[in-house]
Amino acid sequence: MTTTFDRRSLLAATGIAIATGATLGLRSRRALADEKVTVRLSAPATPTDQRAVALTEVFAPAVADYINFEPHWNAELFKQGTELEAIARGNLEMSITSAQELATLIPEFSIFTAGYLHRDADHQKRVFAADFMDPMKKKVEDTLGVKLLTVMYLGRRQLNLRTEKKVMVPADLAGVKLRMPGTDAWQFLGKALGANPVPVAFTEVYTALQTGAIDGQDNPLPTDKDSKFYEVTKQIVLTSHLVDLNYLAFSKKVWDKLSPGQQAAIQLAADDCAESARQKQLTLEAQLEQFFKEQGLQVYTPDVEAFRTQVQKAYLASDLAKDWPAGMVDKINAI
Ligand code: KDO
Repeated sequence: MTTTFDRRSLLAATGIAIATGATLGLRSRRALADEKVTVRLSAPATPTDQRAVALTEVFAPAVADYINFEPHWNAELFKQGTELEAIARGNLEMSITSAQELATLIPEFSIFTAGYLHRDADHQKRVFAADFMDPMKKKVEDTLGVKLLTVMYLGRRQLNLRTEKKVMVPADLAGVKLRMPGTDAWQFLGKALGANPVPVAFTEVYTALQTGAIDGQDNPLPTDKDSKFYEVTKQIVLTSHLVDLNYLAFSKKVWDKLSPGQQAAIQLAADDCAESARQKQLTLEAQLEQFFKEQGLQVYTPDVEAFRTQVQKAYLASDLAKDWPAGMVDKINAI
């Protein structure tokens, strides 16, 4: 668990930020709407990750009249997992955040960290747009001062191991030190898969694999290629245990200073950017199996039903599930 702040102090800080925003007079609001606002984004993603490419090539030019977009990749500005706190405190304007990070502050978001919940990229997109998401989005705005602009598709997470032993069922992961990102919800997923989860920041995964500090990691195929994890691993097990998402998180304080026209343009640019990245990730996912085989890795499909059964059972019996809004799993499944 790497949360560096407690919920109460964060809520107090956000309250002050929101109150300050509310006292802005009409005149200063207009002045700010006419000025270009600098929006700094911090994320652990590399600049060649498709989400980063789309933000730079689709989002930034579309909003260039109102926003100086300053992306900081490779967690250069803020450590992975601290970005939401930074936005809430007014120290950052934008990030690509995960449901796992949101769940540390708003526990009901752990529903979207559950393995084998979303079926595919389209399901993920339709769930985000569903009416039942409105109260959850509102809670993020009210408690953190963060607007979730859109959902970005990261891809289907697969096991990527430096060990050679074949993994067909969860029991084959017993004792495997599997790197997961550093929040409770991620660690829970590692355990539910049958492994020994180890928290490591994304920017340190390559070295941890290279030195043998960990036995493996999980990420979608495009990330494994982009971050060159194939250079230091021997196999990819196609468990598809999480259809992973990120939310494009935007400072509500900055949003509220923009005119309705600017807000509409930014919303459109965010949706176009997410769609562009989604299509590129899907294309890469379809192509990359062959690439990894050519690099000498074993790539195979295990007994996915055995993983699905174990993981779903673990989530439904977990403390995490106690925070999920009543009936929401059924609503998600019905979409
Ligand atoms: C990772 O740390 O494994 C992860 O894939 C988690 C995602 O939520 C996302 O933050 C991603 O890293 C980074 O953007 C790096 O691609």
